[in-house]
Amino acid sequence: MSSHAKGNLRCLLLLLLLAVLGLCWISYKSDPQTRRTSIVHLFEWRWTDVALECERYLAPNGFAGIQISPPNENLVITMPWRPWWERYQPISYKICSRSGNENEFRNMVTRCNNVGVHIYVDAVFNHMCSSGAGSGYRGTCGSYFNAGSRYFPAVPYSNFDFNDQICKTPSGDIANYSDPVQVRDCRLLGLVDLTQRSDYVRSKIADYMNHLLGIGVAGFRIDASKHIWPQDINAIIDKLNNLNTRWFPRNSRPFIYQEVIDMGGEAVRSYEYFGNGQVTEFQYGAQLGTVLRKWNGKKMANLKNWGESWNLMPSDKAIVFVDNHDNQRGHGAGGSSILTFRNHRLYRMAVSFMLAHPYGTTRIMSSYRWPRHIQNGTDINSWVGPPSYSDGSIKHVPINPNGTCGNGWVCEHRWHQIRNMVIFRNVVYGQPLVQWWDNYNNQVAFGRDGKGFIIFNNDDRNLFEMLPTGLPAGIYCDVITGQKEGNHCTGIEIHVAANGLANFYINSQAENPYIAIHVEAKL
Ligand code: AAO
Repeated sequence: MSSHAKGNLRCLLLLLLLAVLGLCWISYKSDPQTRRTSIVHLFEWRWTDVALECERYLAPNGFAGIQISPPNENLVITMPWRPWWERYQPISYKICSRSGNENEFRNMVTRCNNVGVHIYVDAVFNHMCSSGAGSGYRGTCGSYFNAGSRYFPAVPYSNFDFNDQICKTPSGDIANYSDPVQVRDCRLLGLVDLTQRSDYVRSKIADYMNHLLGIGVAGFRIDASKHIWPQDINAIIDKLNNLNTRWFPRNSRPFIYQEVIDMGGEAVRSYEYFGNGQVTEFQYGAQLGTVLRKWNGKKMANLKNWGESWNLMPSDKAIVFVDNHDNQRGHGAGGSSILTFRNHRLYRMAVSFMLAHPYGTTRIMSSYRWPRHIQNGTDINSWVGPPSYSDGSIKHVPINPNGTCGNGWVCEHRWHQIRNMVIFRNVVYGQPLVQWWDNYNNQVAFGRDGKGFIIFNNDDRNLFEMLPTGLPAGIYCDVITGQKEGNHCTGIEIHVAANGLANFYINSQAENPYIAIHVEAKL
């Protein structure tokens, strides 16, 4: 080869290298999922449906993980149909429930991990089933138990492993939430209360969790943490293995979040649990609901200092959510201000505010419909379980041609406003809140330092404002009324000028009275 030809070849190789690097750069730059930030609770879904959802929807839309319903064996309850809450009455730690068997569970964890969506297990180990459940082979895997004699041979647990001798209330149940000792040592709702101060009980719980970690789960929601001493949770966590290195870096620890309801005014406080991991912030949804409903004189302008200044826990400890599987149906805590899918207009605004705001780790609720029936202020149908057939098996989640779910599944996480705000949160990750604006009432706006901007109109009058967005000049596609598809926008277009200013108009009667734009939705 002549030196001229060699020179040409080198030149060609260099160009090729540059082209490859360029392609990498472009695909990195246009990947809206550089950091995944939100968990979705696929309440009562079957494992086979969860696996499909990871591949077809959650991974491509940048969801970080899924909270699944408890996977272990529980008491089968028929009243005559099966309530959702039977899954909070464990019989053993075998993996079989109405969501599926262990093979289906393994297949789900593998497929979700393979596309980068991680599984967080709802771990129920404060208690076993109701003390009044009798005895028999009525577990979801057919295991025998005798609740009266505290005998659960499939673990095995016997009467030594329960708090009956330690609890001091006459009934054996929690009678007074101002007494931190009975909250931990007595029965919650009559459920037989395990004694986690015993090393044997700690080991049985850790064995169960380690079994799940071996399969590849990434962490746990610890149910009823308020009713377990924080140091006992700590001792159990100490026994946990690292995450499976097939999917996670060496020495990665499980992600732990503890369900502690602390609305203030009770003996047990959420900060007692910070040493173990994150904690559910129940004030978040209750307060945000109050603001969006404009109750007690509250308005969105008050959200200017939303976060710790509202007496919420430190942001890096908080798991935040607008509603959860309990308080969307009047169980647990939060009260009537809680917004749910039934209040869809305000709900979308609340979830979008949560996803746009930097505070906390965000969890999205994904529900099923049930025939709500309020009598004397309570929903007498709040027990109704997931869509199921007459034999009790849970219905699959079919996806309609327009992307919504059939068979009674609500799939809030598929509402395009919520899905697009999950992406928004990923795009603006790490950027501080800037450019707060409000009209002293219910019109507010804020930016995420050069990456995104959102503006709400929850007033009864139209909004027409020119505001600094902090965004680079250009035409942006509103991800609430539509989204960027190819290089065109299916919703409102917002023109940001060279000085960052943009005009916004929001009709107070609009179905979606808010606008959100971010740098990945720039045309
Ligand atoms: C079912 C039946 C019961 C029966 C039991 C045993 O419904 O009638 O006694 O079986 O046969 C779920 C269901 C329960 C179900 C249970 C077992 O929600 O209805 O019981 O499965 O199948 C407390 C706990 C919290 C718990 C919550 C429900 O602290 O941990 O109750 N949540 C988790 C799960 C939940 C599950 C369990 C635990 C059990 O998320 O799905 O139960 O595994 C106060 C306290 C809270 C307390 C609430 C409710 O809240 O602070 O700690 O939650 O009361 O008892 C204001 C206050 C607020 C107060 C609230 C209500 O908002 O500010 O602090 O009022 O008074």
